[in-house]
Amino acid sequence: MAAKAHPASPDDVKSGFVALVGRPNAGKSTLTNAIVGKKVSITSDTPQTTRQRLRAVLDRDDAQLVIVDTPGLHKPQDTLGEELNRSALRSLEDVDVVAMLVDATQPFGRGDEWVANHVAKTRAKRVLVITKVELSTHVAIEKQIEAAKRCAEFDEVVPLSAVAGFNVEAFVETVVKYLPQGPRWFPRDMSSDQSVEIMIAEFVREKILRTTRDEVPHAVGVMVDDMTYDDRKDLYSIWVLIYVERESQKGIIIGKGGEALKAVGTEARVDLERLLGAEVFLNLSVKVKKDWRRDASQIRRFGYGEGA
Ligand SMILES: Nc1nc2c(ncn2[C@@H]2O[C@H](COP(=O)(O)OP(=O)(O)OP(=O)(O)O)[C@@H](O)[C@H]2O)c(=O)[nH]1
Ligand SMILES: [Mg+2]
Repeated sequence: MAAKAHPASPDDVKSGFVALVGRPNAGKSTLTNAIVGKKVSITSDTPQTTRQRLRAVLDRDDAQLVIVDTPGLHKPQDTLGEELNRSALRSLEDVDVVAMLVDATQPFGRGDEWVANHVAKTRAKRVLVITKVELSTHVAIEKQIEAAKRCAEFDEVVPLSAVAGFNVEAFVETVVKYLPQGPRWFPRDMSSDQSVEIMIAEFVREKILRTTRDEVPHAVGVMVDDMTYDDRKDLYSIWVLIYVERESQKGIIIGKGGEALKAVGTEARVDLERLLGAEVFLNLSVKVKKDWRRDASQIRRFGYGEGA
């Protein structure tokens, strides 16, 4: 990781990085949020929700753990998919611990095998994490563990549920045990390395992911166009651009009489007001950019994959 030790925090504590990798939907971002105790990464049951590597920080008196949430590893269909995979695989290179997440509720398949083969090549400590265990059985969980162990050796195994809060703490302790002594890498009050503009765009995208289906959620790219703050009113005005690939998708996002877009705005505003600690005026507009997912420069403009 290119981060430099933060000079204002010279304490010698346990500190380092853990990368969460796995197939789309395995529960990486949900676990990231559960560890840091607030929403820093968006989640949804649409595969490939996460589009950029994100670092979240758990700061304790005795340790600072940096969690690297990554895009789900999958068989890419387009340039965006290739960028997402590249970004996730790069995060395996320079971390202290790699955690491979396997969904307890899905059959262990070729996709998991492929992820495990990459994990097997890292020099980092390896933790196998079985997720969503509150929805599964002991027998099924054991089967997942055996299947994963056939593909790679692991130093630890932690079955957990980020939603039920089961074993999240145990996972943190397991990882912290393997961190070296060192300086804190981030300021103590920093919970993620995402810019506020990226977080705003992501929170809006999350609401769209949660309300659309099929190809539409995948075709959506979001960016902040402009943002101003009025300190007399303690009000942020934010203009957000939502891009899709086809006119028909634009119609779906806007909905009859603008209802669908209005609902997205209302839901996003709640998250944004919590994020910014002020009132928010949110203006959403929808544009068509044909086949943007095949255009590397447009993907970079959104900040997806390795980013700008
Ligand atoms: N019941 C249950 N659902 C979970 C749990 N963890 C995650 N989920 C759900 O699984 C879905 C996917 O979760 P995400 O955290 O977005 O998965 P991800 O691995 O980050 O997915 P990508 O970003 O697409 O790679 C969401 O609907 C979550 O609510 C869990 O412990 N229990
Ligand atoms: Mg994710």
